[in-house]
Amino acid sequence: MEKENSTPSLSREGRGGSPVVGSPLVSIIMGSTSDLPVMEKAMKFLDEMEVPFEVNALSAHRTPEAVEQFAKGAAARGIKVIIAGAGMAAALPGVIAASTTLPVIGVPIKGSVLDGVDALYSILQMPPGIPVATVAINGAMNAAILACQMMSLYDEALAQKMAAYKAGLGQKIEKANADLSQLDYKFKV
Ligand code: C2R
Repeated sequence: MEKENSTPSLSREGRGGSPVVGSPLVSIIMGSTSDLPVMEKAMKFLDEMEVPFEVNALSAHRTPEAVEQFAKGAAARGIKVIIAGAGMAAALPGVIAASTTLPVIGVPIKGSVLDGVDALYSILQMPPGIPVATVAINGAMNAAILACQMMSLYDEALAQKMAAYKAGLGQKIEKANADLSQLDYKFKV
């Protein structure tokens, strides 16, 4: 998982149009590869926004020392935001947050008999001093959007991409209203 220290950068076009991907800015961590189908939504969004990211599996329950080592070293490696997804008794995002000042976004994963509410409460109910920004159950895409919005504070190019993305969401509703206006009912005014 450890990579060389170097200046983080967003991906740019290299020779022949192939993307040159810089050091990771976002670190995606999941408690198990069984969380991958959900966490891939975050990867897809970061890819679309051309934000370099890394992805690893770590577990506060199964590999506690590795989690602490990762969290303590993440900022020095140039990581700006950590997205941590976990299901069941999801200690992982909180344990990471305990050992870093980087913002940690937690993704509760639905995968147990408690339908993800167990993970939601585990991630959400952090004690004062150790916040984890918690998205909806299986809300990995929103975690990536939030990470991009955080980085938009200092990255103007990314801010513009996010503004275009949000404008696109508005157009979707405009089209929905145009479609709804076509519905033909006797008493529809
Ligand atoms: P397995 O499928 O590997 O048995 O894992 C994982 O995120 C996964 O959703 C089942 C579930 O256990 C979760 N897990 C945690 C932690 N480590 C694994 N919540 C942790 O440290 O918080």
